[in-house]
Amino acid sequence: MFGRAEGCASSSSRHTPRVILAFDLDCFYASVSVRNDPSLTGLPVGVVQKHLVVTSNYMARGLGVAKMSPVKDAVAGCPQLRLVDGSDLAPFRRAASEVRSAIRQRMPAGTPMEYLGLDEIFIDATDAVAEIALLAPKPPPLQGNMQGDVQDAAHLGAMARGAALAAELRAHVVKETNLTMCAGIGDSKLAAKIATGIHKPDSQTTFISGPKAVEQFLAPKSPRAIPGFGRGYLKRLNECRPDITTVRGLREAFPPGAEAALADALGSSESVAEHLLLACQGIDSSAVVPAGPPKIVSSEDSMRFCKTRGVVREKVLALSREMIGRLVDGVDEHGPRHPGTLQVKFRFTGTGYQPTFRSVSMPLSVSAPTLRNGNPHFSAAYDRAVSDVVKRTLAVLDDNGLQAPPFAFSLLGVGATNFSRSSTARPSLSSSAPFRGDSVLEKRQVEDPTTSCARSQSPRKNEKNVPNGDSVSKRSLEPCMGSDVPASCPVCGKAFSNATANIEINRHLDYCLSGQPSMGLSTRFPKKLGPRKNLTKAKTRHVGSFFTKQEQRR
Ligand code: DCP
Ligand code: MG
Ligand code: MG
Repeated sequence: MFGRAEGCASSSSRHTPRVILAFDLDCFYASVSVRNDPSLTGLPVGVVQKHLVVTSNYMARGLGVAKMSPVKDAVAGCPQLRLVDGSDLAPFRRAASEVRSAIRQRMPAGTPMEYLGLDEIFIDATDAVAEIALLAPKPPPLQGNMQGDVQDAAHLGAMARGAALAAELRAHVVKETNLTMCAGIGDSKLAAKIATGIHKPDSQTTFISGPKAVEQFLAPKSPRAIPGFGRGYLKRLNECRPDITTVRGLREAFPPGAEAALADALGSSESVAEHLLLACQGIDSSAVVPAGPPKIVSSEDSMRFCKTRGVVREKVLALSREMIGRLVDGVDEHGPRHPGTLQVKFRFTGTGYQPTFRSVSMPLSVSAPTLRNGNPHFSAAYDRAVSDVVKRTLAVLDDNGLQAPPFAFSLLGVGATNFSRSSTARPSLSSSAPFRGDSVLEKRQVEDPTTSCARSQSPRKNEKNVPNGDSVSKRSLEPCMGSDVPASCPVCGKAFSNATANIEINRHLDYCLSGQPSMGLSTRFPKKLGPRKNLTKAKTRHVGSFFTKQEQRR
């Protein structure tokens, strides 16, 4: 009996079943790779990360190339397989974002949508379906496949409306993105999720509740099939009960009432254990939790031995490009946000699993208003932001062992965090982190460990743990925030000297943003190029309001 606990339906539909839609893109990385390189169309394709084919298209799967096969085995079994490098995740992230916005276009504002990884989406369509029912009281014929036991006409009607909506969304996503996906329709997240995997690819399945369905589709699966049963739980279960490999096994080993024992085995809370045991019986009342913007946007990579400065620099460059690309793409999805902190993550070979985190202020160029898809100055802004992040990251690594060879990193990562919506929370242009890579601040970071933003090898006492386990040091930011150093224009890169008055800087910025990026600082503002009232306003405006003003203009 896939189902929900009482009282979980949304407000407008308390007596009708919830209608949950789950979507999973077909052979996601492979589909995106083929879409982006049409010369691969009609060929068996495998996407490679490190030494694994992480996914393959359905043609390759038909030729025996399973997901997560070692490259050597995949090529031996299918010599005509075309391998694509999947180490750069940016195209996949971009495609995921396209799919999400295509779906959002078609759903009423405020519909709860939750993202799981890059290629899975849950939608609570209960309210949307109730609205459709008001407009068209007769339910449509059920589209796609159906599994399970019919309960009653009202239940079937709600599911049929959900199935019609899922079919429409799938067609819209194909039209907008050229990517296909499977859908599952059910009265809980669990039912909908299981349904997505029953008929693949490019198909949809409606799951009607019933005990037989649990036995057929859920009981034989790995406990990982239960939403919320993560890899960590599976690892702990394997350690203490290696005999349990299926949901049925878990259900038999931990019958109702054994929540405390399961919590003990998994290292979870009792309420989590209770949820998991109910899910083993097909009962899932968990809500679709709308995804907010991520708290950290990061890019990292593990490696065998990264032991020369040149190799470290190349790696940091690639990671910085990826992180900034993701920040830029995130603006389309979440609106402009300003990361205040650059988090550098690293681990030396042979020092165990635990990485070290260091936090410094994020170069302001990463918040430049020009760093936005479609902006004519994007390319210059992107290069500047990447270069600033690389320099600052290398300065942090210098302070943490890069300057004292021999060293060998086994993990490197950069992350943007501590986001604010408004740039007023950020340091002002005249008093803070500069845009130029060869700035006073950058030199301080490298040359003077006592004023460096990232100087300590050992964890600081005042480091604050954030929920994802990373740490952000507030004190480590202070030297950067307070530095009285020259800055430069985020649009054209022109340097501002210490003596430059705020009004001059504002005038220059107004001029640059009106499309004339080469204006000198001391040049008088020509009448024909800018309205006088801007100049009057500039007299009273602090330079720090620059970003806010740009946001308002947009
Ligand atoms: N992925 C990965 N490493 C894993 C699992 C998945 O890099 N261990 C990536 C590659 C997949 C994508 O995530 O393309 C989505 O994972 P899925 O499990 O949904 O697999 P696919 O979308 O590739 O195939 P399917 O059609 O079976 O959903
Ligand atoms: Mg998929
Ligand atoms: Mg998936």
